[in-house]
Amino acid sequence: MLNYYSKFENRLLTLFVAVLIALAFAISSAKAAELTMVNSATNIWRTRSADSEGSFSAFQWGIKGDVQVPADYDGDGSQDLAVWRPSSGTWYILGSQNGKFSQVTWDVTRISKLNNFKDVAVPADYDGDGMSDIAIWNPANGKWFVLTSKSNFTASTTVEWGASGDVPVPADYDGDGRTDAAVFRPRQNRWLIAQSRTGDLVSHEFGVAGKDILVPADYTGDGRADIAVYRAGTWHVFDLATKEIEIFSFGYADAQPVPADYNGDGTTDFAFYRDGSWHIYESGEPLLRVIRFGAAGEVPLNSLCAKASLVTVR
Ligand SMILES: [Ca+2]
Ligand SMILES: [Ca+2]
Ligand SMILES: [Ca+2]
Ligand SMILES: [Ca+2]
Repeated sequence: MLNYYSKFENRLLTLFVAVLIALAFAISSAKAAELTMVNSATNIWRTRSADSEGSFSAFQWGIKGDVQVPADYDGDGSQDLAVWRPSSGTWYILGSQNGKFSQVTWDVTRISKLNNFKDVAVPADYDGDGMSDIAIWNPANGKWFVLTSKSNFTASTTVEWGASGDVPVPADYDGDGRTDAAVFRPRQNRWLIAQSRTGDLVSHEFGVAGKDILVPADYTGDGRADIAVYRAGTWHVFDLATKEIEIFSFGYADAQPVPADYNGDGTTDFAFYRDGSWHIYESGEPLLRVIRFGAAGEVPLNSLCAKASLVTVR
């Protein structure tokens, strides 16, 4: 009888351990961001992971005049090669999951063209299905046009948020899994966020237009994007939940900030690119990694820095 019970307990224990492992796997299933370099003259994209040594993949994607819009359109956790051709309003996406090619033409940019404004591509997951949506921000009237992935890019939504002169800074600031429409208003140094969870609006003055590069992302790992700027080698992060400001010196004035989650723990890592080297300050441990990857004529690209939000406001 005793023997029977210990066998039973063993089985229970095995089951318990299996569940724990599955749970740990599920929690750590956020995929690590990769390093991507793009040469806009040749349209060759080179990608490698942050951990493996040496090898990279290269792919030619897009033509002259295309805007690079990498994002995770197929929802496998990895960034897909994608370009947007403003002249025709066509998005060309190569899914990372199975190499599936998608071509979506959506010409909502005519209004802007008539007014001599340049639309801004703002792909992100606004409908919260885990896949990036195709999206455009119109700087003439502050309208966000979103072609949802949930509808397989057949249905669109429109939100009016922001005004001419603003810089779009979409991110999931309230942590509900949906990207919030948000803009930075240079003349007031103000972030204006339309939270998707409640519809509540957040207005917060942070950063200096003309000096800072806008780098909103979740550096604290609470699932909510923080308001953040990169100023000449120093990161200034405002946590919307705790209202705390973190200042972290990591970089140089002439470096390009490339924040992303390179170790896949769900928290954005501080990172910058300079002179052919990626410097990544990994969250968690923390651990500093320096990876040589990049050649003359190439620019670093990740899902954050591809967005027009990550530009110095002048
Ligand atoms: Ca993908
Ligand atoms: Ca989506
Ligand atoms: Ca949200
Ligand atoms: Ca991380």
